[in-house]
Amino acid sequence: MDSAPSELTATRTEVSAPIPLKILVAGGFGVGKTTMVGALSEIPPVSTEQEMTTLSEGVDDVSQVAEKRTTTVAMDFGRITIDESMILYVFGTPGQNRFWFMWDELTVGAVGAVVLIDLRRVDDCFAAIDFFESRRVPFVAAINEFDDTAAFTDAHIRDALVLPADCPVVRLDARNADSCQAALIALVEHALARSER
Ligand SMILES: Nc1nc2c(ncn2[C@@H]2O[C@H](COP(=O)(O)OP(=O)(O)O)[C@@H](O)[C@H]2O)c(=O)[nH]1
Ligand SMILES: [Mg+2]
Repeated sequence: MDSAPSELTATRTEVSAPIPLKILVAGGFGVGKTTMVGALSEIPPVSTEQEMTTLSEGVDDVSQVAEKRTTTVAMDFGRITIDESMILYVFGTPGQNRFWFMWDELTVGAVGAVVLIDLRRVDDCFAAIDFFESRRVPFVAAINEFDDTAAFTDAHIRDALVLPADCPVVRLDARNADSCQAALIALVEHALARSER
């Protein structure tokens, strides 16, 4: 006689925990890191923003970001559920040079980084690009399109930033969650493609 499936087997459903992925958002001062993490996060983003005081004069360059009243002292943190199989944890890297020591720690276990770029001030992104390139951390170059950003082709941007050939260039508005999420997905795909090679 065939043995009937046990009740346990019959009612068992596969419940697998979502995969947590860690992603970094990097870039120069005022490029939109805190804005991006805030736009993306489904939990109130954790941020260590502080009112800028005269103490940040000469430390943070506010000449191009006159509206800016706060600065991120350490970092931003947010969470995005993509679907039942994937949750992204997004860390905005601290901007100020005095927090460089945190970057190596932040990189541990990360899928990769979105390097935000303000084309009016490209020099500000080189430190982040050099950091991730030298440590072989996958990254995408994400142009945060401010209203008065001049139109450059992707080829121009690749040239100016001396990007690795396989590094994706994406464009986003840091205030817009959908465009930010597209950048995260481009990064995950890029990191996957690289790990398969
Ligand atoms: N027009 C425009 N303003 C932005 C955009 N992204 C950020 N901002 C503004 O730029 C300023 C600096 O952004 P913030 O996120 O604090 O920069 P962070 O220093 O990289 O964290 C803030 O006043 C933002 O509201 C954008 O895509 N377009
Ligand atoms: Mg910030």
